Amino acid sequence: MGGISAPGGARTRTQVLIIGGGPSGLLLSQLLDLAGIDTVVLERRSRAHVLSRIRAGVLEQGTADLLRRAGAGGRMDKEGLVHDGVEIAFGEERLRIDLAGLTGGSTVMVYGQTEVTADLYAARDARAGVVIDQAEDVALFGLEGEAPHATFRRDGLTHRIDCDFIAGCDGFHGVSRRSIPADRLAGFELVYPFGWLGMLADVPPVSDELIYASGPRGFALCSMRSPTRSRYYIQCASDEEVSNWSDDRFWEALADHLPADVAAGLETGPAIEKSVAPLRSYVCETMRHGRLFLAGDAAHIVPPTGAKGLNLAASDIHYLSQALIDWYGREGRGGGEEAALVAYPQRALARVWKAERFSWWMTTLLHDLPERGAFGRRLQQAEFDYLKASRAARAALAENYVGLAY
Ligand code: FAS
Ligand code: PHB
Repeated sequence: MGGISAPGGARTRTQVLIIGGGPSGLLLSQLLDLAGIDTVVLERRSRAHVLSRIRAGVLEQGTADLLRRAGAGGRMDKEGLVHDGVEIAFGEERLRIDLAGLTGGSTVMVYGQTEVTADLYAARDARAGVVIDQAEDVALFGLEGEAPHATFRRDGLTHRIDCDFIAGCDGFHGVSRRSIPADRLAGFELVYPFGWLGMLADVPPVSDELIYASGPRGFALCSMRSPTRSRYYIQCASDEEVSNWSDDRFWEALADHLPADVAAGLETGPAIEKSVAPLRSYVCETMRHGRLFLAGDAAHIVPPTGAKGLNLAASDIHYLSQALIDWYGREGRGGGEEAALVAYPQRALARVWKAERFSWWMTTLLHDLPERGAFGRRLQQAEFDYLKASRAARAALAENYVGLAY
């Protein structure tokens, strides 16, 4: 099979081939393009499907800054909501965490991942970036050599693209991590016995700030996308069927999970979207295999309780883009500084594991964990009481929530 021209122009070769057209892949492609490095993105699904996903809602300051650096932060700065606090509720008690006051002024940006992805697609289009969607059956070859390549099928034809490096940005279920030999893969997993049932509705948010609530019926989260669009979650069984949940049943259950004064202010309405996300913690420490580098959900998964998933993808891309720019050097021809590429996994994992810890801590603090019994519930109450009593405890939560330094 020779070099077959690929859709998006006759592309049979690029410098960095990126698998996955989600936030990780698009952001990496944009940052490398701005540094004069050629990329091609292979995305399995259609752009419409990618943009139909409803996922993360909270951006750390580092993520927002990176999007601005990538030239994809304009709409975020116009439409995003800057939040300087977040609430934790335990039973009927409510505790505000003063993010800015506890971190010397750091805040978070409330701006949906769907919009981030749309802004990144627009930024790639503006620079005629090559993003090949509906690229099926992607397969990776030559990873341990110096001339890797990938094949994929589209429009009934098989295509091949040769490259210097492959960035696996294809999420938890992608092909990249699976292309690493099992005996070279160091994976660590914790599966939680519950999931989140999420709902998006065009109703005003119940509060100006996010509320993470732990009630007798389990966990609930009150979030938002704008002053007129709310995003709510309740804890559910990890194999829960969305079809079991009418809008009315969801609104009743949500009210049941919240402090009475919050529930009293709930405005209800028809769901735009409802979905179930199972919760897991996972880290693949093998973030490099020869010329393949993993980033984002392809390398790690966190329970969304700490709002870290998308933000960890951003810091991975910060590190990986810098390392590749170092390697290509000024002339952009390559053969430059290899040290940063070698250091990428260790540098990324240092931040990944701290975010895994925080996400696990928030999850075990706030969810109903029957297997831990009455003693476990008392420990959760004690953790909440400690947060109420200790500025240092609140500061620790705040500095993790706004995002640790890159
Ligand atoms: P993504 O999974 O977003 O993107 C990977 C892309 O690769 C996808 O477009 C996929 O179609 C493509 N792909 C997969 N296999 C491929 C193949 N073989 N060939 C080519 N392309 C392939 N994070 C939060 O912070 N808060 C949340 O509330 C939250 N909710 C979530 C809900 C769900 C259901 C999921 C799955 C994740 C959620 N996350 C949340 C985490 C999420 O936001 C991720 O961290 C974020 O999408 C990571 O981005 P990527 O690494 O680009 O991976
Ligand atoms: C969301 O708005 O979707 C969201 C916000 C914070 C989280 C998880 C999800 O921790």
